[in-house]
Amino acid sequence: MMDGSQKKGLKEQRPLHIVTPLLESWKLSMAAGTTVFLKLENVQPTGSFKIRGIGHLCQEVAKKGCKHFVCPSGGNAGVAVAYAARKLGIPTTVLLPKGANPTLLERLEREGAEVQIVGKVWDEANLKAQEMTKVDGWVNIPPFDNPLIWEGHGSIIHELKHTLGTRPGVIILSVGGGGLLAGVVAGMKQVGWQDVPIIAMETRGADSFNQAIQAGRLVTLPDITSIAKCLGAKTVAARALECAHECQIISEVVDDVEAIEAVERFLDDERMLVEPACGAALAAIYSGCLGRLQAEGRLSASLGSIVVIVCGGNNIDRAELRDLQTRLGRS
Ligand code: PLV
Repeated sequence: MMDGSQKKGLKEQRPLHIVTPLLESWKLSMAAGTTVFLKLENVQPTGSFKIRGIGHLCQEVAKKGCKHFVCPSGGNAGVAVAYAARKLGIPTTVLLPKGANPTLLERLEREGAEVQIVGKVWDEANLKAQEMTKVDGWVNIPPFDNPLIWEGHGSIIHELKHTLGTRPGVIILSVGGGGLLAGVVAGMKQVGWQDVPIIAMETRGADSFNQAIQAGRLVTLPDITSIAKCLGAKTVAARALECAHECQIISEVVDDVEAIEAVERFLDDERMLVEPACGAALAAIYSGCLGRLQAEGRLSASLGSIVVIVCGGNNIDRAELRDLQTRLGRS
């Protein structure tokens, strides 16, 4: 797909992400018993928050003369790289594990990226990316483990501070490899919000952060068994674990059914369809996890406002939702 910005090539140095809306949700506020704000990263031009950090990283490596991006991805980082690459005029290969959604594949191809399907889980695609980037000028754009990615994701918090004015009582987000978490923590430190607690949500079977927190060291899962494939990094970034020593991070795990229930309820409540990776974050409220943490005294009973980072995701449409519901015995 050609557009004017492609011709500008490397001169494109404005951020590639947009400032997203912060929506007060009546339905989620009812469910949580306090005001819930949704940071709508699903409306980014690439369908998820990933463009913030990945866009920033791609712009920086493009300045240094990168000739080809290679991105091992669960899907959404791949769309972000493909979009950034088109804007910057740099060829791209996206490596995806099996099972990617056809709409997502079409999007990648239309952005001009070459797509290769590698292995069953993201970690296998990651190994191949490391091989491919031994060529001079080919650069590996990882989906979550890079300081420039965290710097880019940190912009979410600057926007929140600007829009909300006051600090929220808690921030809820999903954790895959921990890039979003690391970016949010970086942003919170910059704006002086490091004492705001974070609820870090994962699904069972993709819970590499929770297991690392419990063990006090990085843990590599034997396999990814959750439907939330985009949370499926077998090992989180070391930085994600460090963050747990710097801020109050409450790590919680929901099962796939709770994540998909959250996707369904969110569709009814807000008329927006997100993938299970994002359902995990919404499930903190819908599944009663938040209320339990308050009852246990791990979170204040009077939180004021809550922010949920609606990370979004492209791996979903009506057919995919039906398929997931069938797999989970829900239809
Ligand atoms: N997805 C990565 C890693 O996948 C990817 O390649 O797209 N929510 C959504 C919609 C996501 O796509 C991801 C990551 C996350 C949450 C988790 O973000 P992270 O990895 O920065 O913790 C294997």
